[in-house]
This record gives sequence, C-alpha cells and structure tokens, in this order.
Amino acid sequence: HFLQNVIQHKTFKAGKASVNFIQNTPALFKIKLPQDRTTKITQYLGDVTVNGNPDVKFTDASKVFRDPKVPKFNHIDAYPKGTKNLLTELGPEKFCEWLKNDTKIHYTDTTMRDAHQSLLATRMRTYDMLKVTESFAKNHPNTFSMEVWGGATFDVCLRFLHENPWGRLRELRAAAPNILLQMLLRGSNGVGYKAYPDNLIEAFVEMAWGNGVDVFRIFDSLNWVTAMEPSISYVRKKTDGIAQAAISYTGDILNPKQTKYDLKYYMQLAKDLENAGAHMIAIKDMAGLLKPYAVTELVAALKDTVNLPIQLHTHDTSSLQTATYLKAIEAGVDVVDVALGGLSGLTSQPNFNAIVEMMRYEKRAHHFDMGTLNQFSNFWEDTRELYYPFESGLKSGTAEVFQHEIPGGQYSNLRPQATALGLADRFDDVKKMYGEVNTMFGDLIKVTPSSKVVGDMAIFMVTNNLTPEEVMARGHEISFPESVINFFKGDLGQPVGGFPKKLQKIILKDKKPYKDRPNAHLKPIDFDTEFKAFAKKFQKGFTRPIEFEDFLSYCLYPKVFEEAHNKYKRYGSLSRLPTKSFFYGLTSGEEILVTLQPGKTLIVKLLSVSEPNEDGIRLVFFRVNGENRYVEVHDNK
Ligand code: 3PY
Ligand code: ZN
Repeated sequence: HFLQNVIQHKTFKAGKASVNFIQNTPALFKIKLPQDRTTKITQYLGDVTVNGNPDVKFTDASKVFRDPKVPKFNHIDAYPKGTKNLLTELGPEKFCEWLKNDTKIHYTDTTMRDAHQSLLATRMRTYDMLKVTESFAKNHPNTFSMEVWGGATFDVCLRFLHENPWGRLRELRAAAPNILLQMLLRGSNGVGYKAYPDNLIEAFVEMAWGNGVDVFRIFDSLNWVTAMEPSISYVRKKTDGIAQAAISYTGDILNPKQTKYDLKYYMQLAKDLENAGAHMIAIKDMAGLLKPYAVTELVAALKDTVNLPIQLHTHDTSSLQTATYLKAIEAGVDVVDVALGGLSGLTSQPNFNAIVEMMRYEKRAHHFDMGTLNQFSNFWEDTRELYYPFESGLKSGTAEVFQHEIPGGQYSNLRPQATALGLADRFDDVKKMYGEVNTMFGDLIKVTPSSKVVGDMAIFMVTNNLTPEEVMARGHEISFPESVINFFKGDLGQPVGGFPKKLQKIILKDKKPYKDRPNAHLKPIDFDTEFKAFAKKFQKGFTRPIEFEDFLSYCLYPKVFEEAHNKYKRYGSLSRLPTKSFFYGLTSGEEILVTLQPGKTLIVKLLSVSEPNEDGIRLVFFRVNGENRYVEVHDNK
C-alpha cells in the first residue's frame, strides 16, 4: 500500500521525487485499510476461533505444522514454452498427431484435482495451489498437463471452501500459462451428480474453455456413449481444446469368467468414442482395478483399434499400480496420470517422482529435474498436514479394492458419510456391502454419480441391517433412497446390459422407467431471461460485478450457491486467508499476514477472547495493521 501511495503521488508521477521525497512526504504513510473487507475477515477469524470451522469435525491441539517451502523460480523470467504453446500453435488434431508420434512418455500431474479429491476429500484450497503454480510451471514445463478443475472440486469450492471455482481456474491459468490445464467433466452430468439441460452443459464447456481449461476429460458414469456424444461435440464446436473421451474400466479383463466387461467390450467402446469425435482416449481406472498384465493387453488392443493418443489414469489403492504404469508404458501408452509424491499413492495416483526415476535411462524417459521435482513433493507433504482432519485413515495399500471396487475419489468421502450416519465402527460392513450391491445391481460401471448410488444403497442396507436376499424378498414394503429410485428410473442413463428387471420393479414400485437420454427430458435454460433475474436477485451481496459464470454455478448447484452467497455476504472473499487460520482460527497472540491484493496486506494479531456475557456473546479482540478492533461472536459450544 505504501508503494502504491508512492507511485500515485503527483511529485513521483511527475518524475520530480528527490532523495528526500519519502522523508518529506508524510502523506505516503497514510495507509487506508479496506474497512469493509477487514471487518468481514476479522468476523470470520472471530467466528472460527470461537466456534471452529463447521467443516472440521475434530482437531488435534498437539499438531505442529511445518512451513512448506516453494521451490525457487524467477518471477521476472518469461515462462518457458510448454504444451499449451504447442496446442495454440498446432490446434487439437495436429497436436494429438504430435503426441501420438512422440516416443517419450508424458505425464499429467493430478495433484491439484484428483490427488486431493482422493486423499483429502477435495478440500485443497486455491491459496495453497497458488503458492506453487508459477514455480511449477517455470520449473517443469515438460509436464503434459495439470489436472486442476472439475470432478468434485467445483462443488467443494462453493460448499465448503467459500471459494468461487471460476476464480480458482482463472488464477491457476494466469500462474501456468504455458502448460495445458485439464478438467474432469462428468459428461451430461457436468460437474454435478445428475443430468442437466444440454444447453447448460454446452455453455459450461464454452465458459470452462474461456476461463482456462484446455483438455476436457469426458466420461459417463455408465460408459453410455449416447450420453457422452453431446459433450464431445461441444468441446469440438465451442473450443479449440482437446476432447479426451474416457472409457471407465471395471472388473478384470483377464478373468475368463467375466464376460460383461471383456477386451472386446472396451475395444468397441473406444471405437465408438473415436467415431463420436474424441481427440484422445483415456482409460479411466477410477478404482485402481487395472492390473499390470491386463493393461498390456488393453493398451495393445486399443492401439490396434483407434488412431488416437491414449492416456492412462489409475488410483493406487491396492499399491500395485506403478507396475501397471510400467507395463502400460512398455505397451506404448502415450500419457500417464501421476501425483507429486507428497500427495500420491493409496487412493490417489501413483508417485510422479518415483515414476520419472523408474524411466531414467530408458528409451521412453522424459527428462525432469529431480531436485526440484522432489522439492515440489516436499511442499505438498508439508501442506498436506494442514488438512489432517480430512485424511481417509487408510494407511497402506489394500487388495480388498478388487472385491469392493470403490473408486479412489469416493473412498475418502464414504468413510465420513458413514461416520456421520453413526456407522464409524461398521465401515468394513459398508465396504463389503458396496460390493454386494454392485452384484445385485447387475455389475455396474461405478464412477460418479453411479458410484454414489451404490454407496447410498450400501449405507442404507447396513443402517437397516438388510441383506440382498431380504431386499429381493421384502423390497415391496421398503422405501429406498431417492438416488436409488431415480437411478432405476433411468435418470443417470442406461447401464451396460440394462437394469436387472425384477429388482427394478421392486425399487420403482408404480413409477415408470424410461430409456432415452435423461437430458432430453429437461427444459433448456433461457439464458437471457434467467440470467437477468439471477443478477437482479444476487448482485446486491457481491462487491464485484456478478458474472455469467456465477449464473452457471447457480444453475448447477442452486442451493449450494445460495448458501455460499450468504456466507460471502457475511465474510467476503476468504481466498487470501492462510489455510491454518481458515480451518482452525487463531491462537492468542498469533499474528498472520493476509495479502488481500498486491500492495494491500493486513497484519492481523489475535489479542484476546473475552468470557461470554449472559447472552453467550464473546468479544474477540484483534490488532489489525496497528489498529485495535473487536468483533462479537456468539459462542455456540
Ligand atoms: C469424479 O467424477 O469426481 C471422479 O473423480 C470420478 O472418478
Ligand atoms: Zn480418478
């Protein structure tokens, strides 16, 4: 702020500032605080210090945090050229030709999306990501792409983190302009858990590209190509980005008894996706079931079937998946998904650092400076500590996943979901039941949102002590969870081989199922009229102009958006608050720096918290940039 005062002073502007200019100009030291933002931020800090963050279910007072170190980079230097520059130069078709012909193995870094979705219930804040993004983009421009958006991150930004997901995307784009940014799109379900009107998905894709996404990984939770075709066509029509269509892998192609999802099934699926216009094919092994010897066959077969680059995604839940990558690389896969060491392994992706080492001196090696790559791993290892209440509790790989088939991205959520329903001690039963529900439902592709339906049913059955046999025998008297009923109606589309008929009747009772695309039943959004009405309703609470992107957030998650908006009105933007303070508040005497924007930094110190008065109100005293102030907080404990 002081610097801004200097720069904006008329003497300085006129180039007449002498050596004594600063000393002789007291006005430069008059620093005006952004009062409203300061009040809101201190209110948040007061609330969270007294009552805790409602999203944090337990705290450990003995926890000591280390200060994560950002690997060195030069802020002034231009960004080295990377894949984003190449895509701009070549366009998607030629870019994919280049990728297919390049013999080096390429890496997608999932640290900022799937890794924390799968290990920390998606709670990673933009604040921590932005600390390292520029450094990473400058140190490792060889990275094929950074997966940073989509999946559950959109919902979690709004629901739990007080963040605008579009703002996150724009800031990451600005910090990494040279590397492809990637998102996970649930096809016709967007970044949600149900079908949305087609024109909403189309607008979403267009705006995602406009705000920074280059690679759209598109999947359908039942591998239903009919449901993926529109999204593929929107990427082709509305963007110059890459439509990467995913085949979601389940079961085991090597199991001779398993005839539903065999090699032929996946080959046909890949062919259909190529015909639908995909630029790339991803094998999306969301639960980590694709074993090393199976991937050899799958990659070879897909390379024979389609003329597109192939990317492999897995989760290391069993701890076997590095071997799968080795075999896939030998079989000629073009890109593999990895996470930086500190956020890798278990339900997350295999370890980026270790895989680069594995490939060193090999024909397909891709050079990465290991010194800094390891520093980035350390950065995330230290940062991860701040998120300890969101850890899933899994301590080692588990081969149980080959039985229950729970996706990595769901695993870290299923335990808290079960715990919240009083099933903490019965998580083993929930996992077992998940596998049994899958069999009962006819062996499904299980990935968001179909995986959520299986999870909901498993929890429902464990809660009510129901066995599959009992459901079949007395299901007519049972009211099933809404998500399960809607699924059997056809609201998530059609599963491979159709629904099990008898169970469908038991669950639907007198409701009628349908077979066409769920989206075809939804009224298109009238963007002109509805956006105007939206802006009128919500502009008042915003200190920035309301955007069309906000309207898209609202269309996808109306209730969540409204609640986020209410929080925004009370607290303003909290994205600049350090993570420790965001989750745990301040301790007495603790001082933090909050850089609201370049040149506007608050130095906030917690002085004391009073005893509650007879109405339960405590006064929380702060010193903010040398000025004393307090906020009132009702003690809810
Ligand atoms: C998501 O849809 O969020 C997933 O990560 C699916 O694997
Ligand atoms: Zn995944």
